[in-house]
Amino acid sequence: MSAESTTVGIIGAGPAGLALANLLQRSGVACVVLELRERAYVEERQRAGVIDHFVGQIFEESGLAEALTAGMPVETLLEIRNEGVPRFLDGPGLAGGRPSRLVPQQMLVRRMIGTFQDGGGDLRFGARDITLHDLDGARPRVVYRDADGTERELTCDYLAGCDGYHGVSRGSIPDGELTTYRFDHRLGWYTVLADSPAPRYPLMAISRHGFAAQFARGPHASRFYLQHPYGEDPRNWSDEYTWEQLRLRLGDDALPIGAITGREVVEMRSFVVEPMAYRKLFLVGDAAHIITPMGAKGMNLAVTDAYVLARAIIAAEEKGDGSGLAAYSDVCLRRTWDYQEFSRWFSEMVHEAGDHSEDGAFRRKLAQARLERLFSSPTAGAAFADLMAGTPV
Ligand code: RFL
Repeated sequence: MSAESTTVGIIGAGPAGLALANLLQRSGVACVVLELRERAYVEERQRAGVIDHFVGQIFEESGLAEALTAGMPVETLLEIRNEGVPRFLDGPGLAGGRPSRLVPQQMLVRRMIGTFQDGGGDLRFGARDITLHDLDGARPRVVYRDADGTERELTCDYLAGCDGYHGVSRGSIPDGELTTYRFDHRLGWYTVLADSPAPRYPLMAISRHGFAAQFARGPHASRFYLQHPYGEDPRNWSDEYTWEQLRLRLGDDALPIGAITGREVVEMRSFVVEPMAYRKLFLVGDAAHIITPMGAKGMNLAVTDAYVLARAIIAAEEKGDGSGLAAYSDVCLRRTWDYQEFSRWFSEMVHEAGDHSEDGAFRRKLAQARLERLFSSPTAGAAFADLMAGTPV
């Protein structure tokens, strides 16, 4: 078996692992990234699409902004259509001039891989059968099989579990050390990619027929989201029915129809483990928490965790100051729960307007009141915009 060692072993090359790798590299801390999949697969994986203002600041502060987000459009207005009546929310303005950026996740991942490798970074794709060892010792080890099938061992000072919800890191922590919180929002989205002109602004529509949204995917394509009755499989919906529902919910009889090129179902679930660390293994991003897409915080939480961990490791390595590492889990969990609450709050506002349960009529009124408050109270609007822009850690 081939044996090597490094300062930080990073498992997973998603937004969390790649952000951590780039931040460490900037400070001269050695790391190796081990990724299960092939490069092409990782670079094509489409998911999130927004980098909030705070994450933008992280990239600015660390000198990565030019390489990672240059040329990507900034957020302007958000259109919220209520029973077909349009309202426009100036999020960046309400947040005191803090715009987010529209950055497709696959684009950010591609740029982070390029930047890390251009700087001489060690990123190994196709690393299979990863197992973690000696987590209770001073120097934990990672054993894996490389792309050629050779078994390798990497000894590290710190391990970062950035391998997402389905990764191996979390499961390597001994039984009884973690407390798991799960929540099923009992909400589902049917997401449809179509050759339909992009909307002028990102658009969310709340209506008694259910929630719908439309976001640009380039100038000539849109991704649509439709709330579907919980427990029902919307993949059986005909194209005709899908467009009819979109027209009803968006309140737009003239919505241009285009070829549907992709269909997916997203069930809304939340998940958090506490603490986010065990000895020298630190869980980062989706490995520790999953959040609903409402508010677009999944990728942002992942990068922010990576930033908190990078700062802590750099302080420990450069100054022998371990306080950041000791506080890592508490700092990230406080922020995670803040955003879990925000995401749930946002979700109730846009979905319950289409709630047809027994107490749905009452919930619909509450959802309408919550929405109205964003436009009638500058304080409420600013609180919403502050969370959208991303609160500092
Ligand atoms: P990722 O992106 O899942 O990356 C984990 C990486 O680890 C690798 N891996 C392993 N590597 C080595 N060994 C193993 N055993 C491994 N197991 C896994 C994986 O191949 C992968 O490369 O987690 P990370 O880095 O924490 O980043 C989190 C974000 O990806 C996630 O929070 C967001 O994509 C969530 N999310 C959204 N977030 C937003 O902010 N806005 C959105 O609109 C949004 N839409 C979405 C989403 C997530 C979706 N998923 C998960 C299906 C839409 C979807 C459909």
